[in-house]
Order: sequence, then C-alpha cells, then structure tokens
Amino acid sequence: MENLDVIVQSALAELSAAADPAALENAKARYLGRSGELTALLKTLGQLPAEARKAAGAEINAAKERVEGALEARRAELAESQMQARLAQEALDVTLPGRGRSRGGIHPVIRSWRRVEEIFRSIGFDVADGPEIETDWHNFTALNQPENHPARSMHDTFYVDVNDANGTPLLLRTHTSPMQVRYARMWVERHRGEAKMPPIKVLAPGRTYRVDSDATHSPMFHQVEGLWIDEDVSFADLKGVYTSFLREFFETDALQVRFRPSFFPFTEPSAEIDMRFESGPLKGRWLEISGSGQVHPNVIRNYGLDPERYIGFAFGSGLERLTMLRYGIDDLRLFFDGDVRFLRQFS
Ligand code: 2NL
Repeated sequence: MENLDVIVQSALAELSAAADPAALENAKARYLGRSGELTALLKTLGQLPAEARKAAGAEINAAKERVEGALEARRAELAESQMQARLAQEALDVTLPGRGRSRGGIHPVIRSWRRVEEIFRSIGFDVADGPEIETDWHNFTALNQPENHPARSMHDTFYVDVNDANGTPLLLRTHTSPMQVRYARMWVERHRGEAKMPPIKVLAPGRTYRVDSDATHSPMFHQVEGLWIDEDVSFADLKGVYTSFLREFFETDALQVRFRPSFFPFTEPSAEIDMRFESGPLKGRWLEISGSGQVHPNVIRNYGLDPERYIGFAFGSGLERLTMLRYGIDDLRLFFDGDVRFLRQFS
C-alpha cells in the first residue's frame, strides 16, 4: 500500500511540525479523526477481497499506532516546552538583594520615657507596669479623691461600659498613680511580718487618658510618677531627687528648681515644681514641670501601711511636657500627627 506510506510520512511530518497543542490537535483530526485520512482508509477495507482484507487491516492498524505514538510523543514534548517556558517566565532570582526596609525610629515621647526610667533605675527605683483600664477604687478612692471631685465626672474621665466586682464602672486611668497603689499594696503584702519593710521606691510611667482635647491637651497622654516611702523620707529628699533628675534629664547643671505650694488630694503638703534654664533658648523663664508632695496619710493607709510610721513623697510629670522642653517642640499635636518629617528628626 504505497498510499499508506505517503499518508504516514506526511502525518509524522505534520505532527512534529505542530508548534502548539491546537495545531497538534488539528493535525490529529486530519489523520485520525472521524473523517481523517487513516480512518478513511480503514473504511475502504470492506471493498477488498476477504484474503487481502486481513493483511491490509493489519497494515493500516500498525500505521495508525505509529501515528498515535508520534502524536503522544509530540504532546509530551509540547507540554514539556510549555512548562519550561512558564518556569522561565515565573523564575525568581532568590539571590537578588532585597529592596530594603527603613528601620523606623523611637517616638520622642518614648525616648523620654526610656530616659526617665534609666535615670531612676540608676538610683534604685523599680519600674511598675499596670492596667490602663482601672477600677474607680485604684484610680480615685485609694488616692483620697473625694466622691464629688470634678475629676470623677463623666465630663473629665472616660468610663467603660463594664463594672468591677463592686458594680462600679471601670475607667481609663486618668494618671499613673493607680499603678503605684497596686505596687505599694503588693510590696506591703510581700513583706508582711518582716521586722522592717524595705523602702518602696517605684517609678510608674505610662499612657493616661482624660476627656480633654485642644492645642495643649490630648485625650491620651503620658505621665511618669515616682513614689518613695520609708520611715524617714523627707521633703528634702524629694527636692534632692527631683532636682538631680532634672539636671540629668536635661544634661545640664545650669538649671534651677523651685517648689511652689499647691494642692493635690493625694499629697499634703503639695508643691508645684518649676524649673529655669540658665542658658539656651528658654533661659530665665520659670517653667512648670511637675506636681509633687508628701503622700497623704489616707493614701499611706490605703497601701496597707501605718501613716504614723511610714512617710514619703510622690511626684507626677507629663512626658510630653518633658519632651517638648528637652527638644524645643512648641506644639503638642506634633506628637500625635504621625508625620514622618517630624518623627524622623528623633531617630
Ligand atoms: C500633676 C500632679 C502629682 C502625685 C502626682 C501621687 C501618687 C501616689 C500618691 C501620691 Cl500613689 N501622689 N502622685 C503626687 C503629686 C502630684 O502629679 O499634675 N502632675 C503633672
């Protein structure tokens, strides 16, 4: 069957020339499809005499198998080259250096926070941590804030829709003092029964919240409070500790400090602390920097201590204020805008 050979040769040539799966399937249809050339040949077998039919049938089938084999081989080839092309296209060069990521920086207020911690740790203060959602008792009652104090109003304090065990609403702490109350009570508990309780020396830095928002007040701000309680801690100790803190914090001894009588419910007597630089751009102006005082006997009692025996001082400073004075920043809102042009200057 000469014709058969010609068909097989051209089938093999077309299959191997098919450049993509669609061309391959078209070539297949031309030879092996329902009206393909080999199929047509098979249909002619019926016209042959019986003796010739068997041999011719076997020949055509062998040819068909050859073509089918070539089809399968070409299919595999095309699939393989398609895969190779895709792998090449999607290749990642894992040896390329990364695009790099800038490091970010420490927020100036947090820088001050760390700085204050470091200074007070160096003179033996521990650093307290505590909840930002507080009980009314730890935030107000324990600190000798009377029931009718304006700070306790909805107008000044953020209350939470959850009550404590006494059925009193929880609140966002309005100062860091409740941490010191918790710390002192834990300390007293830990040293119960000992002949002499070691001094309470603790620093309480953290976020605080008040219903207040304008150019000089943010609803969230940072405070740092300090507390030192022992049998003989005096106002002179407060003056010494706070003055040397300021001189270290601002890195200058050319700095004066004065204590001005004031009032806080949790201290008696109480004093406003003012400072004055003797050089630099702020030279010569008295600046309010902190509140302070001798811890009120009622507060000492709420620590679980006898106010006839234990005495000491506390102070509370605004970290934003300390930071503004340290860097000469004149607008509180810069701290909360998140503008990198501002923040970058401190990293
Ligand atoms: C202010 C006032 C002050 C305190 C904070 C304090 C804490 C305890 C007991 C007694 Cl646990 N006092 N803290 C005392 C006096 C003043 O801060 O206006 N600061 C910016």
